Amino acid sequence: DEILENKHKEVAEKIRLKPLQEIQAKLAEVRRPRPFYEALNQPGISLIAEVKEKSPSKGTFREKYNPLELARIYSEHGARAISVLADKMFFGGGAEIVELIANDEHVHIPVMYKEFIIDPYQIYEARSVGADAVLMIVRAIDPSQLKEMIVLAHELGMQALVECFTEGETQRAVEAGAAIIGINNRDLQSFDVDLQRSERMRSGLPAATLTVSESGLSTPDDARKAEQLGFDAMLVGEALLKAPDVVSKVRQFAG
Ligand code: IGP
Repeated sequence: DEILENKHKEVAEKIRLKPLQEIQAKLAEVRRPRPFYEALNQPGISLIAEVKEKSPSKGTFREKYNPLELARIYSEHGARAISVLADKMFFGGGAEIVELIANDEHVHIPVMYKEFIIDPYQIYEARSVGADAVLMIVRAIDPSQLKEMIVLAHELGMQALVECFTEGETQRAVEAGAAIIGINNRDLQSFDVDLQRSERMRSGLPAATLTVSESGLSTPDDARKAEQLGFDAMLVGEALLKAPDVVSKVRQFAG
């Protein structure tokens, strides 16, 4: 896992430049968290719309890329939350972009800090820039730390979207206290997308958890299928980012 290896170095460097105490000092001044769980837990399938410049498998998504403009369109036209990439190297994101969007006066929905979280430092950072939720990829996190990472996010007033790729991982996520579980349809190693994955894994999840189908949903029909399978939400990036008319695409997905 090239990304994870790189992430360890990157976080160590971040901590050196800006120690945890400095991040924690910002927490008192940051805006209060918005309720991410409640935003997703509404009638119909909720759209979490993603902001990212590029991805390792797809390259750059748009000719003119303006993350704040996209976030405003998402917020105004029916998305129930926004996912903002914090990773710079692979996705062209950044904590400063999360901060810009989370504190913009035209963005009114919860904002998720999307990063390869491997260290509690990143969870503090997420809240310090105004995030309302964090992504946690089960495969990236040391099994002995998953529970404490979720507890930390909750203690800071955020929610965690806990991403799983196998049945063993959903089991671990549930045991660690995950309230929101995402099933990634894209294999992060081969980049293959298989929407059936959502279908197979959805049934094994406890009724009490909110469920999110992630990646590779490209048409409103895919959205309807995810809804029929019982998903509470879907995470959509590429289909929105590549649309010539983002406004109407968001409206289609938001239903
Ligand atoms: C969005 P897509 O295929 O609609 O652009 O996918 C999102 O699910 C995807 O970006 C994603 C992701 C991740 C990216 C899901 N989990 C983990 C990086 C890391």
